[in-house]
Amino acid sequence: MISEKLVQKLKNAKSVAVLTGAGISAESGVPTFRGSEGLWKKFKPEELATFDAFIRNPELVWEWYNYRRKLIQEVKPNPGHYALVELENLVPNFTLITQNVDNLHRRAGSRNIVELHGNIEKNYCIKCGKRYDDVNLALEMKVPKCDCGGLIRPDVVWFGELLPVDQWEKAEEAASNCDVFFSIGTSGVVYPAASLPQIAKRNGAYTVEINIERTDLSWFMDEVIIGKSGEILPEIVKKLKEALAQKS
Ligand code: BV8
Ligand code: ZN
Repeated sequence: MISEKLVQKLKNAKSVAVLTGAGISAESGVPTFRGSEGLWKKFKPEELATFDAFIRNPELVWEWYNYRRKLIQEVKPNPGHYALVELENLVPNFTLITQNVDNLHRRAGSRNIVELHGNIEKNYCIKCGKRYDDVNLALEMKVPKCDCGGLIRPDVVWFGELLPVDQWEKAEEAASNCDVFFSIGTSGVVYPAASLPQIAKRNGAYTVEINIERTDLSWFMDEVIIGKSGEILPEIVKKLKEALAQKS
């Protein structure tokens, strides 16, 4: 299932970049956005993950984020998250770019993380900017109101909002300068994140997709591995360790 070519590319790679989406957290029990049991099934993105939706109905949007925060508190990283921590330790230069806001990569121990769409455990007041990063405080709040009377919002990137410039630049830089680029557990429909695999490809990286089904990005990837990231990633790490042991 894991090609010898990929193992050789990883063994000789100076720099590896990874883009993850909701699919890598699916085996932890976090619903994906667009899959069958997707989060968006019950709600539509335009209704909830936008600033206008929040201003129109702050309690509904806040309740949706608290539902997701509670869910994330009850789950834990899965073997896919941990395999990426090991991969980070096996290659000279590693950047983990995630679209996920669930903080599971950090909880698994990944170090060089780029959070393109923010972090659901962080919040701030839209009026005075005061931070409310204590997730338990957020969970207690029914109505997201700051001491100053302003609305408190989750520190995530909503549709129509710009990604944090520093995070985007780090992601673009990593994708442009890597030898191997993985796109893992993402449907590749949300931009500009979904343009990163093409940026990597254009800059000569060996591009690999890991997903349980083909996506909009599959057609240009060098390798598409169909399967669960929680099973495939540990397999890749195992084969790379064997190959590195031979080298020495
Ligand atoms: C911006 C945070 C610019 C909030 C999210 C028309 C064309 C092109 C673009 C646009 C357009 N109209 C609008 C846009 C721009 C828009 C966009 O891309 N829309 C899409 C829907 C068309 N993008 C934006 O608005 C971005 N900002 O462009 O600003 C700008 C310029 C000027 C001025 C102002 C602005 C902001 C986008 C960020 C939105 N925020 N989330 C929150 O989470 O609540 S997006 C949301 O989708 C999540 O972050 C999620 O990560 C992301 C992507 O979804 P995926 O991660 O891919 O998850 P999905 O469920 O889709 O797929 C899961 C995959 O896993 C599946 O393929 C499945 O098969 C696979 N899988 C399942 N199980 C497993 C598995 N794989 C492996 N193993 C398994 N076990
Ligand atoms: Zn305030």
